[in-house]
Amino acid sequence: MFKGKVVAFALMLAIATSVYAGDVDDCRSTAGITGCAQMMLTICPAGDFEFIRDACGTGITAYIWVTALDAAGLPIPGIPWTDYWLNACDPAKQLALCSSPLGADSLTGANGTTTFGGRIAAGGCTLTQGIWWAIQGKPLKGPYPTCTSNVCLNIIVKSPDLTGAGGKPDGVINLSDLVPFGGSYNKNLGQAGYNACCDYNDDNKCNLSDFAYFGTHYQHKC
Ligand SMILES: [Ca+2]
Ligand SMILES: [Ca+2]
Repeated sequence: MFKGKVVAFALMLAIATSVYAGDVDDCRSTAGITGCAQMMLTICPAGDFEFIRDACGTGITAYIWVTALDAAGLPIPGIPWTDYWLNACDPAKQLALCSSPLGADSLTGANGTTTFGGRIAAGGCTLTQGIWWAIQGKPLKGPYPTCTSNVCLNIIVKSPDLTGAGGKPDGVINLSDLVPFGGSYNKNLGQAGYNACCDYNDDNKCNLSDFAYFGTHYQHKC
């Protein structure tokens, strides 16, 4: 009986050790975007808006990449595709992230690298300062060795989830989100009242085509 428990415990330990990918060094690990200098990505809390791979415009294959390194500077392979997090670098524009906001395209490879081309399940809008990316809960910092601030990827994020309780996006698209959208409706870039957060297809106009997107994602939530 006792021996059986020891064997079972040893087996559990062996399994736990074998799936453990190693500790990410948030200072040595890096991230970047490929395909353009600045991505424009529209998201929905239901995770059914734009793919990251389309965020540099039509005909361009875009992705976000990360390279995970440990404290010795060695690559960390096998990091699970769910072990990532992100948010706005602008503290006033925090996104409303769902519990599993995104997945990597694969485990990190032998070089510690993986990519993200899928969709993000979250609400909110951040037009400046970019997005930080975290592995194992640690936002990546740079540049090594000073590591004073988060790496901010040059990505504009928009969503029909514009507001909610306390004036912040809340992970649901409902009637309250229609109020700021209405305030920007039929206005173009440069006009008073125009809000770029309401321009979901990035044509510098908030018009019927954006309203159609709003309608498609209405009542969507985490
Ligand atoms: Ca909302
Ligand atoms: Ca538009």
